[in-house]
Amino acid sequence: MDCLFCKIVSGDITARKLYEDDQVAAFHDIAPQAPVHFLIIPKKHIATLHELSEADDKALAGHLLFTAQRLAQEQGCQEGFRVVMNCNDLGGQTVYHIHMHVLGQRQMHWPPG
Ligand code: DGP
Repeated sequence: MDCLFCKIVSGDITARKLYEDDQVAAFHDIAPQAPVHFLIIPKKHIATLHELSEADDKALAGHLLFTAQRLAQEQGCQEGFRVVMNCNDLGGQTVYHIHMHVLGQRQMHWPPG
């Protein structure tokens, strides 16, 4: 499959990995938008949030979120951080393998662009 993030999971493309287990991987974003900016992905290929299955992926979705919580703390974001998931072109998604952005160590603003 021609998926950038599947290639990071397989090791065909290198990334600065923060964490991985049998279900998820976390690595620093190549174009950081904050002093802390990393991505957490499922190892299983799921193209967009529309394809995340309530029947099959509930535990995986929870694991992504709790991995974000733990890694944000490990990266020094105790005072606060932002989690973002973009869905499809209109939502600003550019890589079609779902990922959670975790951004921190600067003041965030609302609304996002
Ligand atoms: P999104 O726009 O939500 O689909 O975010 C995709 C993110 O992926 C974007 O912030 C940049 C990041 N990214 C794209 N290509 C690479 C890559 O080859 N390595 C890493 N580490 N991050 C990448």
